[in-house]
Amino acid sequence: DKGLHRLPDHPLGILKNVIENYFCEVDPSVSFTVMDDLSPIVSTYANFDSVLVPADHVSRSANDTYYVTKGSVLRCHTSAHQLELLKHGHKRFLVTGDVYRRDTIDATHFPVFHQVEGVRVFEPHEWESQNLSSLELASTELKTTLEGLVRHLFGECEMRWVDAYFPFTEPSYELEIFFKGEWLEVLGCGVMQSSILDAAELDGHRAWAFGLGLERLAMILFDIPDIRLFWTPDPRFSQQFKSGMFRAGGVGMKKFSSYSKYPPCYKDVSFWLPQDKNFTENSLCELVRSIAGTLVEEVKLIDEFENKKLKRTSHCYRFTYRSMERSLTDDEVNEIQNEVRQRLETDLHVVLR
Ligand code: FA5
Ligand code: MG
Repeated sequence: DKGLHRLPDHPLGILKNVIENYFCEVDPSVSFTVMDDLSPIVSTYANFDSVLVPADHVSRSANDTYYVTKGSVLRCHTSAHQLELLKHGHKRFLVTGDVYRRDTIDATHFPVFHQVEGVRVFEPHEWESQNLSSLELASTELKTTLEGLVRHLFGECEMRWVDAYFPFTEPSYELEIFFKGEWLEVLGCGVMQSSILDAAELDGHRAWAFGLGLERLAMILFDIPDIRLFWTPDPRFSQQFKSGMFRAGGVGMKKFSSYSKYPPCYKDVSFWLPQDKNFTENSLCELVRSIAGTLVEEVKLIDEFENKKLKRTSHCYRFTYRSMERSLTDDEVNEIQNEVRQRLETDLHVVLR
């Protein structure tokens, strides 16, 4: 309900506006329709089938996606809107929205984040007049457009294209940016599968599409160290962002200056996996998140072994607890950890060691 991407002075809102302006300025004669308030509750058809996700694909499981009812989910990507918007006659559009996934817990993953989806349909005369195949035109324009966006945002920076797989595009790519000593994936994209265009009665056309993670780009652009900060009510965060603060290429732009980090608190837990039930890291993360909220910073598997004689596997996880706003007391961390331990046994059926 927070609609962070619609707040003009929030880093996500600032970045979204910059991206929208970029797409409307590349070629002002062909403007993109911009949408940012489509409902996040979509049918399983829209979320999966309409973008050709196979019936047995893992992303359909309740371990990865939040189901609202049997036939509806909290969208796990903004691609859920592609087909419907194409059917409505949109040929260049951007859709920004909150998306939801059960996922791992660390500084760059959060169960709700924001994506910008971009789609651009080509008419046959566009590639014919350039003596290119439709595929060449679409994939070349896709890459130059997105590289242009990244340079507009960051100036010169280290980026690389990685071959990827999405059921709805072919070829598919991911773009990674070098950030704090690591390659961080910031978007997925590709040339849209023809069958999606066919379903929208756009046979004979070509299109490219991309989906980017707003938080990941905002973390790089503003130097925000932890994805949970986007949700903090702390004015020491919000007061540092103002619409209009963006400078192309990041030149002379004020970065986020971290107020003092509060100390982390580490808790380890070791357990035997259930023998007759399935255990997943996503369900562990979901459980910890449901008890600790944003106080959990990371959940990490630090040891794993198998007792061959007993035919049992043991996992040891380390939880990092830290508040973005204040120092945590021993008592409150212990209380959280005790509840986590209990629920591990009752809900996930592990045996604590
Ligand atoms: C997709 O969601 C595809 N729908 C993107 C796409 C659209 C491909 C159109 C082709 C055509 P992926 O799951 O890789 O792809 O997510 C896209 C981006 O969302 C990632 O590159 C990353 O920036 C961001 N992202 C993914 N998971 C998380 C998370 N848990 N927290 C924050 N950001 C995330
Ligand atoms: Mg990806």
